[in-house]
Amino acid sequence: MNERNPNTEEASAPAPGRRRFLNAAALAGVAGLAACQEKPATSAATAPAAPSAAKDPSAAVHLKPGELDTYYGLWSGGHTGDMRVLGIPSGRELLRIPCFVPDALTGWGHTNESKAIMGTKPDGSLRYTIGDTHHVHASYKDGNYDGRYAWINDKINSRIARVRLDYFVCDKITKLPNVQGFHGIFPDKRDPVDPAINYTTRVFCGGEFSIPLPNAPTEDSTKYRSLFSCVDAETMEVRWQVLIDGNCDLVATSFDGKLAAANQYNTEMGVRYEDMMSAERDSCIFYHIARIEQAVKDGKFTTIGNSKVPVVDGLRASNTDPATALVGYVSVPKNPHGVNASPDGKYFICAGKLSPTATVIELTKVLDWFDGKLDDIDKSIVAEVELGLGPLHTAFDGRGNAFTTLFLDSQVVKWNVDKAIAFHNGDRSAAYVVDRLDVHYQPGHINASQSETVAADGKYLSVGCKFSKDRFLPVGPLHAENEQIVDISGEKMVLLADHPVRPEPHDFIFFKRELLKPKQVYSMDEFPLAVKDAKEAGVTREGRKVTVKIVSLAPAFEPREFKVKRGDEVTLILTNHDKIQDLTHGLAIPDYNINFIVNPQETASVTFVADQLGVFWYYCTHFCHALHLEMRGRMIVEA
Ligand code: RUQ
Ligand code: CUA
Ligand code: CA
Repeated sequence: MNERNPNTEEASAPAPGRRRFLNAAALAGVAGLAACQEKPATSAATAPAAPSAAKDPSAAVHLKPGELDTYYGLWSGGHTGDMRVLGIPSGRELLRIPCFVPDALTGWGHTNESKAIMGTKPDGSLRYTIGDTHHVHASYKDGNYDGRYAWINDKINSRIARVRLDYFVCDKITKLPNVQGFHGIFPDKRDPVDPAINYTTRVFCGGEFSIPLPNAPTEDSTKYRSLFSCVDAETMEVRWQVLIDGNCDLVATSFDGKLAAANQYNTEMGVRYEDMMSAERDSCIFYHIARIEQAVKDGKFTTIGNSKVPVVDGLRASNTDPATALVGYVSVPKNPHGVNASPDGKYFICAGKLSPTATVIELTKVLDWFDGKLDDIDKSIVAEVELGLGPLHTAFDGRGNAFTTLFLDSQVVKWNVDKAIAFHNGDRSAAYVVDRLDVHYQPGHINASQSETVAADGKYLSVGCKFSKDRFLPVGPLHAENEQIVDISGEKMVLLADHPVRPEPHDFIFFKRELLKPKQVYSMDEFPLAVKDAKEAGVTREGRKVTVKIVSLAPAFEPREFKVKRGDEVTLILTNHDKIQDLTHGLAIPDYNINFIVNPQETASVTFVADQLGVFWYYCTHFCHALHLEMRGRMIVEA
């Protein structure tokens, strides 16, 4: 790229002073966060762009009381360990779904049911109480979301959680064996072989950190490796893993089900960041799913340590012959970040992070390499174009345009994929950059309405800004992060709103509300312990084990008092008999550290030792009725 590039002229970037400042920060490399000190410059791009209609475009996000959003959004909560549910375009947070971390509101991590999902130690306490969620993706059918499930990763303890999208609750959590730093996650979109399976049956998980396999203390980093894992979407068991060179960061899957990919920023397999940045190019590794599964069927695998999961060989040295290769390594510039699938099904796009570029990889050409029709897998790269500083993630409008976050430039750049390919092929006049928008500040994730589906509709863009600096009232040293909503329906991007959010959210998707059919009342049959008839309520004893069955029906518990003996192990089972939507009860017991809720027709249980003598008023914590305060009863613990 030594000739003039109409796409990278200063003129196309707003506020030269601001850009220069950020460039200086970029030179500081990974320490470039010094840019946070910079004051925002007003620029043409942040000034309200001339809307095509006369009315204020930001009115779209200000829903009137009672108006409903048109999109559901699923957001990762970050190291709060939960999944957030938002309405878009308003950006209103509707729910937080606890997954990896206990939640005081719902009793997640306190009830026996949620503890069984989260996983316990032999003494019954939770194995893990922290989490770090980065990526949320949902199940597909025919290339669009089908409203069954969403999955979310926990980077800290390498767990994947599944959320049922009928009740918006986590129903399974799986720990990946022999993986540290489980980062990228993506469901497949159909089966690579069976055309009848046109929906998600696998979820792919990238392992970011390399470790000794099996893990044992050694400083010899040449022995460290990473694994790419496939989890069964229904059983949530780990089906297989691939041993690779380099690491996995983000994950993408093709619409035909044949390929998955992960960007690799550490092909150097360095253990210090200087080493991780030493190569000019790293990789995007492609997984040939059908071949991997055939190898597993043929018994061509090993296992690692105590794990029974089959592990196939995806090392570079073992995969040089395309005719038999399970994986292929495509060379991409220095420390790439997000890899995203264009909604037309043709391309995966890797953002450069430490390179100012995006790399466009054509999937039919990757398959050609596996089929022996292309001599060099790097020839699947159809464009490698300059976008700006610190490209991280890319979204799509379904009209041929891509939107990439520029972390160091604090911008979103809109660019046309076909024109980028034309430019790469030598048409130096091809103006692939369509627009640039300043965002506030240092954006990481980005997504557009329906972006990675066949139904990408190009209406809204959401940008997860990692820093808010001066955008909100100061509240001490910890700043909110800033989620911004952008109208992308026209040629120019229009910033519509800022939303403060508790750190540290990461990736998200949002899609048409019609795709979900949430249920607002449980079916009592979902719960094996349900106290179906109020006549069953009361105390039963087996030695020192006491079961107390309680029913809630506004505004009373049944029974309204019960007696146990000090030292009893008490299991309290509560079923909510209210059937109408929004009628949730809670049950708290003072001094026993117990509180949890039951939604309409839900059953939950807790187990504790009655170790304190006295009278303890259990009471309803969730406002349910005019007599909510009267909704209480006595637990009498006798000697
Ligand atoms: S990564 S800011 Cu954890 Cu999703 Cu890209
Ligand atoms: Cu029941 Cu408040
Ligand atoms: Ca690198």
